[in-house]
Amino acid sequence: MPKTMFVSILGLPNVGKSSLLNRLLGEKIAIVSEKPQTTRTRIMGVLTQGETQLVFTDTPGLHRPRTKLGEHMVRAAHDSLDGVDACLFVTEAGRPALQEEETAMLRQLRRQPVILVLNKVDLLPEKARLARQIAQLSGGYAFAAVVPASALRGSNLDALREELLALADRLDLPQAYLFPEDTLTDQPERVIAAERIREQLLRLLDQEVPHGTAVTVEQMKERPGEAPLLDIEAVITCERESHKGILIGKGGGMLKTVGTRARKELEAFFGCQVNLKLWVKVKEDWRNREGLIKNFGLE
Ligand SMILES: Nc1nc2c(ncn2[C@@H]2O[C@H](COP(=O)(O)OP(=O)(O)OP(=O)(O)O)[C@@H](O)[C@H]2O)c(=O)[nH]1
Ligand SMILES: [Mg+2]
Repeated sequence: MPKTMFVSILGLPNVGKSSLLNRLLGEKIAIVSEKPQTTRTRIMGVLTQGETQLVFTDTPGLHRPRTKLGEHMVRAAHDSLDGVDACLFVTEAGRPALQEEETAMLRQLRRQPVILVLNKVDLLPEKARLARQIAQLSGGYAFAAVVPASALRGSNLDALREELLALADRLDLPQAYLFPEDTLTDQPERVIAAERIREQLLRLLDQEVPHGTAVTVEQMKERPGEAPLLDIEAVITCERESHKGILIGKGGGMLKTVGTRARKELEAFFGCQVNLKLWVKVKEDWRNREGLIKNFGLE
C-alpha cells in the first residue's frame, strides 16, 4: 500500500541540513553555504521510494534571533512540526555536548519519533569520539535511531533511508501518496533562481552584507529561437547604502562576479543558456520591517 510520511529536518545553523536534503533527493533544491543562517524559509522536498513517499521539510537553523527576520526563521523551524510524522535531528559528529537551542528543541519533540543524524563524520579523525557521543546523547533522549553520515560525501545515506523507511512501516500513516510521484519540491522556479543568486552572495561576501540581502526575480522569460534562452532579471536588495557599494564593487567588479557565477549555476539547473541581469537596491534595515519581510516571501 502506498503511504506518505512527513519528515522535518531540524538542527542548529550550518550543521548540514540543506546539504542532507539535497543528497537524499539527489537534486539540489536548497542552497548551501559555509555561513550560518543560509536557509530562511521552509523548503519541501519529496522522495518517492518503493511504496513510501517521504516529504521532507528543510528548515532554517535554530538560533537566537537578532532581527525580525531571524524571529520568522526560527518560528518557521518550530512551525514545521505541525502535523509532522517524524524528525531528522541533525547535529555535528564529535561535538562534545548539545547546545541550548538543541536541547530546547528536543524537549519539544515528544510526540514524533526522532532520528539523530551525526553529520560531517568525514571531519572526525577519531572514531572513538563518535561512540562516546552516541552513548552520551542516547542517554538523554530516546532516539528512534542514530545515524552517523556525511551529507557532503554522501556516505551512509543508504542507512539513513533504510531507517526512514523502517519508521514509515511502523507508523500509522495515510495510505496514499499525497503528491504526484514525480514531485520534487514546492519551490517555484523563480524562487530557486533567486536563491541561487543569493547563494553566490553568501559565498563571495563577508559578515553582515550577504545576510542583509534579499533577492527577487522580477522577470523570467524564455526567448523563442532554435536554442532556448532564458532572460532572468533580478533585484538584490540590501539594507544599507554602504552595503550597496560593497555589492557592486570597484568598477562593478563584485556584481559582475556574482552574475557570472550565478548564471553558470542557473544554466546548469535550467539546462539552457541564461541571460542574467542584476540590479542592487537599498531598503534601510529591511530585516526589521514586517511589510518588507512579507513582500520578500520570508514571513
Ligand atoms: N565536511 C563536511 N561538510 C559538510 C557536510 N555537510 C554539509 N557540510 C558543509 O557545511 C556547511 C553548511 O551546510 P548547509 O547544508 O548549508 O547547512 P544548514 O544546516 O542547512 O545551514 P543553515 O541553512 O544555515 O541552517 C557547508 O559549507 C557545507 O558544504 C559534511 O557531511 N561534511
Ligand atoms: Mg540550510
